[in-house]
Amino acid sequence: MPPRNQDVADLLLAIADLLEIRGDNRFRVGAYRDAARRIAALTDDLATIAAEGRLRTIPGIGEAIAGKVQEFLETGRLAYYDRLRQEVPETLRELLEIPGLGPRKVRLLYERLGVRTIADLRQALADGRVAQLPGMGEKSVQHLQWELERRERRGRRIALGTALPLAEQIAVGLRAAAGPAGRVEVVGSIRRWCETVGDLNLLASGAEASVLLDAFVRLPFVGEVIARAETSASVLTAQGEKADLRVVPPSAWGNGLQYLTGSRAHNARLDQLAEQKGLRLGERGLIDVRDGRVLPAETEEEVYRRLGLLWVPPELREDSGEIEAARDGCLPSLVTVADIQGDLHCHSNWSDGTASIEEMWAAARARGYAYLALTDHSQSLGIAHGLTVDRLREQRAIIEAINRRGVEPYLLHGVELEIRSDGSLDFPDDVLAELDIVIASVHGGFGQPREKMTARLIAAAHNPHVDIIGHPTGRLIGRREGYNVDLDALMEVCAETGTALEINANPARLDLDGMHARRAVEKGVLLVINTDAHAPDNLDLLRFGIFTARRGWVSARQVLNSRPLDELLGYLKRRGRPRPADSAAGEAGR
Ligand code: DGT
Ligand code: ZN
Repeated sequence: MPPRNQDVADLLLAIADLLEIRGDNRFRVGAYRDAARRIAALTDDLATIAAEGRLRTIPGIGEAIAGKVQEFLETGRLAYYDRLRQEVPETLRELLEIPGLGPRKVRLLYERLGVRTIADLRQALADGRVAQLPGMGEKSVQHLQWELERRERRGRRIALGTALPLAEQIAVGLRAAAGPAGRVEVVGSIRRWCETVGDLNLLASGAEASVLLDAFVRLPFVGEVIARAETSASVLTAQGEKADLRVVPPSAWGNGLQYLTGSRAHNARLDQLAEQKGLRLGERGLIDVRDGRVLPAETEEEVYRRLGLLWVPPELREDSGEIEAARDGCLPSLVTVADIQGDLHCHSNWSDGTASIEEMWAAARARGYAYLALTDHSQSLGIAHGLTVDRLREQRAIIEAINRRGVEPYLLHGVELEIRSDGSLDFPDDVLAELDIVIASVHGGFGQPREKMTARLIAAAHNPHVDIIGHPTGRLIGRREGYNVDLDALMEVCAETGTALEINANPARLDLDGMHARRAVEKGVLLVINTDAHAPDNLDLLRFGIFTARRGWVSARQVLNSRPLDELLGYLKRRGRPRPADSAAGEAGR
């Protein structure tokens, strides 16, 4: 099998890192990173593009890189890379991940002390050799030591579902200290709604920096203060999560927000735009390169405006086309929490939920929903007390009684139907035809080969009674990879049949993720954003799904549950019957 697009992108990134450590020209390094990013963002198969001799048509791919990509695609190897690795050990790349270690220092550590790995670095720090290097004072040694400790304490990133509530709590504490004139925002990767984050970044303004920082380091969640300077501080929680606070003057609030929200890739592009205007991007203002003058901006809008751009929603700031869109005035209008009319995936205590049907309905009512679909598990999922056909039919009376009240939300009777390991569905078609809505999901046989898993999901999508494919990749963030499935093939079928793909809002899943959601929409697939609530409070997880969708550039019209009840029912009713593929595709794209 030829290398996949991501393999090629990874290779180019590796080359960029090695060139950087070697001290190569930064434009060359940048060119490799740029090419990697563009290849990773391609929706078409790179091997096909190369076979058709069209590599050079990809923006950012010049002759030199195209040649290397071609070689790698054809032979699975790249001689240039192998030579580079002999010169610069590849293990040095992991040293670059340590904050405070730039390429120059990595090279110095390697050349002077023979440090090739993190373990080598730990040893060299412990026996005092690092401290003797030029430019490595006591402070940087200490810094490196605790960065290594932090790495050990938590090898992995923090899930957004943990980081966001914690950061919001910190922000509340800081706002109390900042007083009425103060401003506090969560920034960094949390503000961009990344599914996992390295640390918690906060920005504050409007009160004395010392007052804000004092309040910060005294907040109850703080386990240890690891750094404190005039306008910033870093702390660790008892669980080892790192939180940073930075204070900027009110006049530079917009710059602070913009700079510290990132991403680095987005900032690098903005910096290029600034450079063309003789400016540099900074956290306290745009800097005039000629005289060093700092030009602060109170709002983010102004920062973007000065660079010739419209304001970009934070969740788009990944350098994946948003800069061009902001320049050309064609940013997407993104789906919002307020667009959502109801939730189409929840469980009651009839299967593995904690609450009664009535309680789930009341929770949806409290959130002002127009509808809620009750979708308990089907019989094969014994571990979740899946319903037999008889039990499923018993639910009907309760649902009808609630709907007879004529009070919103309208309750749809559905099921989360097992796609069994052999590819068959858990209920026969005549039973499915009795229901208002059907979500088909995989909960077992995760390890199946790609062809088999893909065929299972595609068969489900083809069933005219199946309205939604639930959590389509099955990944659990930080715990389990998604199934090995050809998502593109599944998406193509869903676009044809009008089957919606779910963005499961549970922060342990976020499935589809933003990148896949974007691809689905490009292919004309209809999406649905569900919480998969197993308890009334879980309905509040919706925002995680909404912002995941926004990271995928999704608009309300591409989301099934942004439609009013009558439109939704009309859609589901038409779906209940097999139709010619073309009319279904038209429906999905609407
Ligand atoms: P994380 O913490 O790994 O989840 O990702 P971020 O994006 O929160 O990164 P972090 O915490 O290192 O820094 C917060 C933001 O500050 C980042 O998104 C962009 C900005 N920033 C940090 N270091 C640099 C830098 O060296 N250059 C530029 N242009 N921006 C930076
Ligand atoms: Zn961060």
